[in-house]
Amino acid sequence: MPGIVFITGATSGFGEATAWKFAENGYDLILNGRRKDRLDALATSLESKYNVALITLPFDVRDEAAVNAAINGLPEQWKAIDIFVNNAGLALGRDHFHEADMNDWTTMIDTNVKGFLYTSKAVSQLMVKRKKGHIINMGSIAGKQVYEKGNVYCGSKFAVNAISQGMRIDLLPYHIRVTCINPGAAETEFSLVRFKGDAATAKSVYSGIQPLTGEDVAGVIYYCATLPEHVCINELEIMPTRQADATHFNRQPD
Ligand code: NDP
Ligand code: 8X3
Repeated sequence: MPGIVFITGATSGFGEATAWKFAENGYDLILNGRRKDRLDALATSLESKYNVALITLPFDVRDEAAVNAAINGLPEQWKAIDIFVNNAGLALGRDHFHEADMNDWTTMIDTNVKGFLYTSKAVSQLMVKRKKGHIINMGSIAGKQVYEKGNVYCGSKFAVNAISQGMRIDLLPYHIRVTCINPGAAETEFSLVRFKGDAATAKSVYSGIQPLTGEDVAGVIYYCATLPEHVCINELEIMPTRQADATHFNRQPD
């Protein structure tokens, strides 16, 4: 089973946990994220613990030319990507529509939609040539339901869900599986980024609940990726037990 897994946004959260999960199971890895120091440290830890082969690509997914140069410049044997975890993304701010910061919106759209497209288009072209591959897109419950002050982040994740459906149709002739994973609240660096370093507000998102962890989501990604080749999970929603949907949480003590 082992092959090559390419993960964007591997410097923290879901992406980092997914790198550990696949390394533990003998896969070779291509890892992306902007923070090169973190990527290098992760690479060193994974190589020493699991003896996997690994390449780091520290590009910004918003930079189309850098994305194409990095992916098309991979050594030939590394272009045989079996699994692509299209995970890099972020939320910025939680504001009512009329009060939100246009720069936050631009960054979210450039990262979650345009960056998501740049990377998956380049990888899909490699997969089409081989008539083989699995693209796992990171959606969100925010891409299934809109909540107050979620406006553009939700819109960007709705786009991920819709584009995943489109990918699945267009890549059908090439035996390429497309899975969209939609998690609920997971305690990673997501809220710290969203609230721009305000640790107390970030922590309050998870008050009274046991949130998902990066490892929980990585386990689900690994499960989807290792099903028999004729089986594809198209969409999967994963929540903390204390979360019912985008807005209903049970924060009551037992
Ligand atoms: P983290 O903030 O922990 O991780 C986000 C990752 O994305 C980091 O590795 C970051 O790396 C990378 N990233 C962000 N912007 C860019 C960029 N422009 N270019 C390259 N890499 C980038 O959050 P999560 O692990 O929680 O988030 C991962 C994905 O899961 C995101 O798409 C998020 O929207 C989604 N999600 C998160 C949920 C949650 O509750 N945590 C729930 C549902 C979905 P670096 O900064 O080094 O570039
Ligand atoms: C992250 C989950 O509900 O904070 O995508 O938007 S949520």
